[in-house]
Amino acid sequence: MKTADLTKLRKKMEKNLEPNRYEHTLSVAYTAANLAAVHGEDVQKALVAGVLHDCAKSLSHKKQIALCDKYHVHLSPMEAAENSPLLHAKTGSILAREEYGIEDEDILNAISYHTTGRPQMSVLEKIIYIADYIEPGRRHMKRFGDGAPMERLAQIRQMAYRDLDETLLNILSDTLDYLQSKGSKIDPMTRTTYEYYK
Ligand code: DGI
Ligand code: FE
Ligand code: FE
Repeated sequence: MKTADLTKLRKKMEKNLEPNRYEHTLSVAYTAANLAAVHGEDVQKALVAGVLHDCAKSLSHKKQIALCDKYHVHLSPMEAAENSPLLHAKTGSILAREEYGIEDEDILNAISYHTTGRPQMSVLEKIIYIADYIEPGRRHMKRFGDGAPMERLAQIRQMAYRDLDETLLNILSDTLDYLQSKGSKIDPMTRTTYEYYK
């Protein structure tokens, strides 16, 4: 992937996303690039995966379901539900392949699993999952709830540059606590990922 290609991807994302979501996208990309540098992963791949990870976020539910039908992507009932926070990860990966021309399976998987994680994640998958959580714009942590201590986020940010697996486990554990406290439905994959890394 050349620099010019990345510029093209960025421009396309800027056109397709809300301004705030685009900001988030860039923050995830640069955070992921730094994590890649520290942990010996390909920086360019991290940038591309970061820029694209939420590329399906602005699509309507109907369009996302149609995309999955068209490309024969299987969805669990929870993924397919309206307002599912998980659907855009699956459809993002389809769009990245079909519309943004990404062929690298590791990048596509990093997009697919950026919300729930999965067992045996690649280094790139972990980096995108973590960068999405710690990017500098995450101040009002959706996942932390109101009593959200910013010190906790600071702690997780430091951890991310030392140990990816430990960071992953901490984020998964906080996310499960948060979802449970809100009474949200937990996707089996979120729990499976947690059990695996525990
Ligand atoms: O797309 P983003 O907002 O940048 O971040 P994301 O794709 O990681 O989505 C984050 C949301 O997904 C966050 O509010 C937590 C939620 N989430 C993650 N796993 C589960 C989940 N929500 C439910 N209901 N169940 C899950 O298992
Ligand atoms: Fe997302
Ligand atoms: Fe995101």
